[in-house]
Amino acid sequence: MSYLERVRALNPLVHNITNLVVAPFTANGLLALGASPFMAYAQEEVADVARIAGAVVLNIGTLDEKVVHSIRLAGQSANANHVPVVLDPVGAGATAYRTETVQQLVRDLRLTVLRGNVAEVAHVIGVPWTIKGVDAGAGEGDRISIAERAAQQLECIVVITGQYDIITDGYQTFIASNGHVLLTQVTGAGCLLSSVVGAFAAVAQPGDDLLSSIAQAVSFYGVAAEQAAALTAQLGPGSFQIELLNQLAKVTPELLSAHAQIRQIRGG
Ligand code: ATP
Ligand code: TZP
Ligand code: MG
Ligand code: MG
Repeated sequence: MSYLERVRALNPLVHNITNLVVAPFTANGLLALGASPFMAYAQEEVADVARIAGAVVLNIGTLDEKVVHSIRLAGQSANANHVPVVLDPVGAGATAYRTETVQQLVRDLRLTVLRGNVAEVAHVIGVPWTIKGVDAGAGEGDRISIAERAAQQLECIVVITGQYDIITDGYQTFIASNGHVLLTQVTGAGCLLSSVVGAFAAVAQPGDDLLSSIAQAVSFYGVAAEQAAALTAQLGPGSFQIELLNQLAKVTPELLSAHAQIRQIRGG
C-alpha cells in the first residue's frame, strides 16, 4: 500500500498549531486528503492533544508569546510520546523575534521534519539569506547545501520548497519538480503542504523509510496542484485554490506514480 493509500485508510489525527491566515484552508486541505485535522492552541490542552495525535504540525506564521508557549508544550509532549513533529518556520529571518524564537524552538524540540522556503531554513540554522528576491539569483546548489546542512545539524528531514523542492535527511537527497506557479498566488500553499507532510509522517510505521514517505507527500501535493491548474489556470488563483482542495481528494496512487517527477541526487 502506498503512503497516500495509508493516509486515506487510516485517517490520521493531525494536531496543528498554525497561523490565523491559513487555519481553515489547512483544515479543509487535510480533510480533502483524508486526514483528520485538529486545531488546538490552549496551553491547558495542547500536551494532551499532541499525545494522542498521529502528528503535530507547528507553524509560527502569526506568533506571539502565548502561541510560542503552546508550540513548545505541544512539541515537548509529542517528543515524549514519540509523535512526529513538523515545524514550518514561517518568516524566519524577517524579524529578530521570529529568528530567535525559531532557533530556540529547534534547540528545545526534536523535529521530524522542517519545511520552509530556502530563506526560512537558512535562518533557522543561522545562515544569512535575504528574505526576499534572492531565490532567483542564488544557484540550485546553494539551496541543496542549505537543506543538507540543516538536516545534518538538526538531525531531521528538511524540505525546502520553491520551483523545485528538495527533500533530504542530510545524506540522501531528492529533488521533486512537480507543482505549479499558481501555488505562489495562494496564501497558505506552503503551510498546507507542511500539514500534508504531517499526515504522511503520521502513517509511517517504525522501520519504514520516512524520507520516502515525505518525498511522496511533496510529489503528491505538486501533482494535485498540476491537476488543479490544468482545470483552472485560465480562471485564476481563486478557482485554483478551490480546485486544489478537490484534487487533494481526487489524485489516485496510480495518477501520482504516472506524474511524479522525483529524482535522487545524493545517497541511496
Ligand atoms: P514562500 O513564502 O516563499 O512562497 P511557502 O511557504 O509559501 O514559501 P512555497 O515554497 O511557495 O512555500 O511552496 C509551496 C508549494 O508551492 C510547494 O508545493 C512548491 O513546490 C510550490 N511552488 C512554489 N513555487 C513554485 C513555482 N515557482 N513553480 C511551481 N511550484 C511552486
Ligand atoms: N502572514 C503571516 S502567516 C501568512 C501570512 C501571509 C501565511 C503564509 O503562508 P504560506 O504558506 O507561507 O504562503
Ligand atoms: Mg508560496
Ligand atoms: Mg510558508
